[in-house]
Amino acid sequence: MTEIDLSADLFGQTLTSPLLNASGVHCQTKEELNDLANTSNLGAMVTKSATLQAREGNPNPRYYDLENGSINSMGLPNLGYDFYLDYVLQEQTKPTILSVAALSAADAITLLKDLQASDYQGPTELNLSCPNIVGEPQLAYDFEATDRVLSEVFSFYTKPLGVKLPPYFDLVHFDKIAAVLNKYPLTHVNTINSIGNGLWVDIDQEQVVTKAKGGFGGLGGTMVLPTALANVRALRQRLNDSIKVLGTGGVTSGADVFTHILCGADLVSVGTQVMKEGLGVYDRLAEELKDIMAEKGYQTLSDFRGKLKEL
Ligand code: YRO
Repeated sequence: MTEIDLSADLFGQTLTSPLLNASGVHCQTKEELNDLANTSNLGAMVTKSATLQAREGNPNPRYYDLENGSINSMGLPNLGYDFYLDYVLQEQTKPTILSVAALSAADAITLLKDLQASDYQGPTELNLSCPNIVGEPQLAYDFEATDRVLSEVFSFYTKPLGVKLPPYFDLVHFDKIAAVLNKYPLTHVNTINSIGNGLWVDIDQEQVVTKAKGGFGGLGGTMVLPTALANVRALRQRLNDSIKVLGTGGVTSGADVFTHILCGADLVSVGTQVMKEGLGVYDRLAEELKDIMAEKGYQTLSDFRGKLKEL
C-alpha cells in the first residue's frame, strides 16, 4: 500500500499535518502552548488571541459543553501581547500562528505597529471579531470599517498577516467581505469564529448556562459544521488564490477534515472537539483522514483540495 502523505504548507513552512488548534482552545498559558508543541499530528499551533493588556476574561461559568457542540463567553482571557510575542520568539518549537485581538480599531493599529517593529517574522492572525465603536457591530460585520482598518494596517505592516473571520450567512455578505479582503496582501483568512450570540437553556433549571452577557455566547462544534463549510467554500470561490483559507468549525472526525479540505481549506482547525476529547483527538483525526484517503485512492491533500462537485 502506498504511504498517505498528510503534509501541508503554512506560508512556506512544510507541516506534517494540516491540523491546527482553534485559537482559544488549550493555547492560553505557557504550559498549554508547550502541550500543543508536543502533540503529534498537530501540524501547527495558534495562540489565544492576545490583547495589548493581559485580561482575566469573564466570570465563570464561561464555557459550557453541549451535546452537539459548545457555547462560550470567555471574554478574551489572555496573558497579554508581550507574553505571546515572547513565546513565539523564545519558546516556539512548532510552527505557530500568533493570534492578536484588540478592544478597538485603534488598539489593533498600536499592537500591529509594535509587532512590525519587533524581531518577529512569523505568521500573525488578526481576530476581526473585535469590538469597534460602541453601538456598531464587531469589526468584521462592518465592511467599511474593516476596509479602513486594513488600509491603515497595510500602510505600515509588511510581515505575514491573515484575518480570523466570523461566519457570514448572506451571499452578498460573502461578496462584500471578499471584495474588501482582496484589496490587501493577506496571507490567509481563517473561517469561522464561533457563531455569535447563541443561547442555550437548561430546562430543569429554566436558566442560561453561561454567566456573562445574560447567557448569550459563541457556538462551536458539530452544530456549526455546515456554516463553517459554507464559509470555507464561499470564500475560496471569491478570494485571490494568494490568500489561503484555513477552515475552522465543527470538526469531530476525519471525514469532517476531508470535507473542509474538499470545500477548499488549506489547513483545518479543531476547537470544541479538543475540549471534549483532549489533544489525543489529532492522532484519531489523522488516522481517520488517512483511511478515507486510502479508500478513495488519494495520496496527498492536493489530490482533492477544493474539488467539491456541484450538481
Ligand atoms: O470569548 C472569547 O474569548 C472568544 N470566544 C470565541 O468563541 N471567539 C473569540 O474570538 C473570542 C475572543 C474575542 C471576543 C469574542 C471576546 C471579542
